[in-house]
Amino acid sequence: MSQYRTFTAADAVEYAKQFGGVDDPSALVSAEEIGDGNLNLVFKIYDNQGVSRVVVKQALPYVRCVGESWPLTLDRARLEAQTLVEHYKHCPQHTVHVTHYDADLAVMVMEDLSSHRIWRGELVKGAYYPQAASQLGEYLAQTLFHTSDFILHPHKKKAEVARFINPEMCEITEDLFFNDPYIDHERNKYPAALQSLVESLRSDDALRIAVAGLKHRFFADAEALLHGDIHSGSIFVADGSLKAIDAEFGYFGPIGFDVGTALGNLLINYCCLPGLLAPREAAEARERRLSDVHQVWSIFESRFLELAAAKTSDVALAYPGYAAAFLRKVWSDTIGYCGTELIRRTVGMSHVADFKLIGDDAMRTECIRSCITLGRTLILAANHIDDVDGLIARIRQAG
Ligand code: SR1
Ligand code: MG
Repeated sequence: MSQYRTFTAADAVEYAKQFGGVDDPSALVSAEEIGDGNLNLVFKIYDNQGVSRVVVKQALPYVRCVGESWPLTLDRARLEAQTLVEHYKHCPQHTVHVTHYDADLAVMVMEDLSSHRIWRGELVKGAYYPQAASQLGEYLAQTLFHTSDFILHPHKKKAEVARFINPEMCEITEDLFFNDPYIDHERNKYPAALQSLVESLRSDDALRIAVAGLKHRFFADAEALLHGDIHSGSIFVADGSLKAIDAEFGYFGPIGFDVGTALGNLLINYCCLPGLLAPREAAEARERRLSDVHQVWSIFESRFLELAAAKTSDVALAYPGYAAAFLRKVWSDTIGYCGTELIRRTVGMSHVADFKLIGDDAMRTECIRSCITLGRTLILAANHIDDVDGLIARIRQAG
C-alpha cells in the first residue's frame, strides 16, 4: 500500500495514458473530477478533441462525504473492480466494463459512459426508460444466479466467498441499514415533524425483530456475489441500455438484498414524485414506477428459474421445484430489504435526490413520511405478501 497517493487530475491523465487501453494515448490531455458519490474520486479523461474517452476511479482512504474522521479501507477498490469484472463475465450488456485495476493505488480504469445518464437523475425528472426495469431484472438474475451454489462447484464457491470477504464495507451497511434508523444515533437526519413517527419505529417490537432477522441474514446467508449497493444512483441508463457501476460493497450475501435495494429505490421515487412533478405527471410517473417494480421482479424471477432449469449443476438443488422454493425465500427477503432501504435513506444519513430536490418543506416532509410508512409496512408484511401483484396492491393501499 506504500505506493498509494491521492490522484490529481494530471495524475489521472498520466495513468490513463499508460493503462487506459486507448489506441492513441498521447491524445489524452485533460481530466475532470466528476465524483458526486459518497466515497471516491472519479475522473473523466478527455482527448485533444474534448471527447471523454475513459474513466479513472480512485478510492480515497476515508469516506469522502464525511472526511478523514471516517477512515475506510482502500481494499474496496479491489473488491469493486473484481465484483464488476465477475458480473461483466455473466452480464456484459448491463455491467460497466472495467479494463484495468491496481490494488496498490486503489485505482481502476473503466469504459466511459458519457452517452448514459445516472438513472436517479432521470427518475426525479420524470424521464422514462421503458426497458430499464426489465434490463435491471436481467442483470440481477444473471449475476446472482451465476455466482450462486446453483452453478458454482462447492470448492469454487467457498474460494469465491473468501475472495470477496468485505468486512469494512459490510459494516457500513450493517450499521446504516439495520442499526442507526432504529436507535437514537447522531448520524440520523430527518425532519423534526417526523420525530414521533421515528420514535415509534424504535419501540415497535415486531419491526425490530424483523429488522434483526434481515440483519442476521445479511451477516450469514452467503447466497451469491451481490453488487451490494444497487440503487438508482449506481445505474447508468440510455435509450435501450442499462449499466451497473459502483460495486465496492460487493460480497457474498442474501440475493434478496440486491433485489430489495433496487426495488426500494424505485419506491423511494414513487413516494417522492408528488413533490417533484405536477399532479397529473406525478400520477402517471407513479404508475410507471409500479410497473417498473413489477417488471424488475418478474424478469428476475423468470430468468432465474430458466437458468436454474437449464444450468443447475448440484444434484440436490436441481430437483424439480427446489429453485422455485428457494425464490420464495428470496421474495420475502426482497420485500424486507426493500423496506429497510426506504427507511435508511430517509431516517439515516444517506439521503437521496428524490426528496432532497423537493423545494416545499411541508411536501418534502410528507414524501419522507410516505417512505418511512411504506418501509415499515413492507418489513412487517414481508412474509405475508404472496407475489408481485400482492406487493403492488399493498403499495397502493399504503397511499
Ligand atoms: C458512508 S457511505 C453511505 C452510503 O453511500 C453509499 O453509496 C452506500 O449506499 C452507503 O450506504
Ligand atoms: Mg456507490
